[in-house]
Amino acid sequence: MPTVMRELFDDAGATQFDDGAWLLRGFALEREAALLAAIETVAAQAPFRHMETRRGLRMSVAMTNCGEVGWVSDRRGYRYAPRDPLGGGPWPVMPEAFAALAGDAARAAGFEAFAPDACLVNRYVPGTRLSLHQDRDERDFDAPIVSVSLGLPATFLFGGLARSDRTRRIALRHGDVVVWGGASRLFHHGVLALADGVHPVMGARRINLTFRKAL
Ligand code: MD3
Ligand code: FE
Repeated sequence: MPTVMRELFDDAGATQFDDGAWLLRGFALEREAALLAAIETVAAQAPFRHMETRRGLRMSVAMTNCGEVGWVSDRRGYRYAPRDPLGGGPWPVMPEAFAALAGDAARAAGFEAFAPDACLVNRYVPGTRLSLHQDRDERDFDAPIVSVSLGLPATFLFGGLARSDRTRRIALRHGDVVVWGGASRLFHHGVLALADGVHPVMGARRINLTFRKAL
């Protein structure tokens, strides 16, 4: 590999594409079976649901959570809550396979001792989109966010600190992991409408795990 290319990759195959932002292509692939089983376990206890925005609009992404707190949205706004509003009990415990993957990915991107207390599980079907936003409901912006893509590919939009900053497009595929730390932690981002398709393992859907230190 020419030096100019090698500089963008580290030994583990991590690609840095912005300040603190690392793409780990296929990092979750070898853990696919354990992750799918863990997603089933979480969804059996806390089913996927379409939350409402502050304005009362149904979100097109279906969501659930696991961990000490879960991200919820309703007409009162966005926040992390220790209990699932459906049923009122605590969120499912974060599966060990989830916590281990998040910690390993963060370490591969240079963030030691990432201990997420929340995992938002997003489910997309063809047509589902997520408009441009920032993740700023967490208390500590020094911790990175780790996101894991499974199933159908998505076009991810990645902008800057200002909503009007130009956006780049990144194709995220089954097994890809992205670590967002440093300055990129507060960059705007979104997902274009999912294209039609059927993934051989996941079927006609995309699941994204987003690990955060919320508290
Ligand atoms: C960039 N989810 O749940 S994950 C979200 O694919 C969310 O479901 C998307 O954005 C999804 O909030 C994207 C990638 C992601 C997550 C957090 C970020 C990108 C980020 C925080 C800062 C910058
Ligand atoms: Fe986000």
